[in-house]
Amino acid sequence: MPVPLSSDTPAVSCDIFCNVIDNYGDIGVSWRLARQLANEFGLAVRLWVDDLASFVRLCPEAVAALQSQHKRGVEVRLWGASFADVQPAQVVIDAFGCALPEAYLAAMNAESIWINLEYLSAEDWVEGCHKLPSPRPPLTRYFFFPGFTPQTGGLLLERDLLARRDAFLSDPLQQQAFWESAGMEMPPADTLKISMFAYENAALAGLFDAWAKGARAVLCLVPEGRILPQVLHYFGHEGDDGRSFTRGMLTVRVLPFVAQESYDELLWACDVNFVRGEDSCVRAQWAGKPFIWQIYPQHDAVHWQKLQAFLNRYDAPLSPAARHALPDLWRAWNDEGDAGQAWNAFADVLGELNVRARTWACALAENTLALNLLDFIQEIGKIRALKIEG
Ligand code: TRH
Repeated sequence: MPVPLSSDTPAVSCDIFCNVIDNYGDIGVSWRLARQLANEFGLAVRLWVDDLASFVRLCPEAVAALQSQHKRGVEVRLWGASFADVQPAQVVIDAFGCALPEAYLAAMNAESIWINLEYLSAEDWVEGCHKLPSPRPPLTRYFFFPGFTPQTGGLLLERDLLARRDAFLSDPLQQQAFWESAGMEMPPADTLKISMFAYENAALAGLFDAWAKGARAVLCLVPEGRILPQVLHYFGHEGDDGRSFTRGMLTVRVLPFVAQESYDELLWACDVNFVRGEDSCVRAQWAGKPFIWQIYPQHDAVHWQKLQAFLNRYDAPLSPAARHALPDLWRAWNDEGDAGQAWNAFADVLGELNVRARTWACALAENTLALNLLDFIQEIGKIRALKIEG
């Protein structure tokens, strides 16, 4: 636990650098970490982003044309202009190994605490690489790996998230407010509610067919994004701006892409969540509901090893039926195979998967990334007086 030092010591300054490669995962993780370090631990955080248009999708009150703005306790800066006059912060975090600007790097010194926040993986090798130093005289850069075991950096989890989730789940008024804000009535209790945040996927039509022909009503909520053209194609509505479609037992509603804080409510309100990439996958785990992960595909196909490594951890305590059904659907979804066929076996074990999702979230909550990161910062910077509230 980070220790607050003397009250007259100034707040620790922290620069987070985010190079948006594609989609929203890089900025999603960086923005979440920046907010938490600033608001829960009192660090003075600057977030440097090279693509403010992507940032604005997650934080709609921000303005893409502004070089500098303060949002939710964080100073958000466009990473693009010259760094000649920028004084480096005490703690420097490059998200996902992005290369720091040369002028900024030159201004850092041996006292700078430099951390490379890595991508999330459940693979075993992560434990051996977590916290490893990489000397770059006179600087040292440290690898910090998120992960699923106590020997890793853990996962990003806001202090009050699980309490807010439980309050939402036990309060029909909050749930009703969610459905109203999405422009819908609260669905009947026996309707299966599914959120669908996904990349393009040829398996979609087979899955929709299974839901349409199934015995149970399905309401599928699709945030606007990469899978939307296929949804419209399935219902024969290409080029349409329709928001609601029905076939058989399946109703699909298209939802706007919401601010990052609001996305959690969608996951909590649904019974099953389809997620992708990194950050939404972690949020689905905190939701404590069964989920299907569409992993970010890599050219060399190493994502299959990552997917399997996660399944090995998640599946271990399941019954033989569930240990068969869950990976089958995940593989079919990621391989663009027959997800419709795999769905039925998955649906049969939903009760067991619900229990597993809750216990998994409880166990993971013991190991949170921001706390681990601040402990590590104090460890490597202990000769200096760091004041970290919390
Ligand atoms: O967008 P992603 O696919 O992100 C990525 C990137 O491709 C990245 O380059 C890659 O390295 C990484 O995956 C593994 O999926 P992800 O990580 O889930 O990020 C989506 C973010 O969008 C997440 O923070 C949640 C947020 N979000 C909203 O804020 N509002 C919404 O309505 C939805 C659906 C998501």
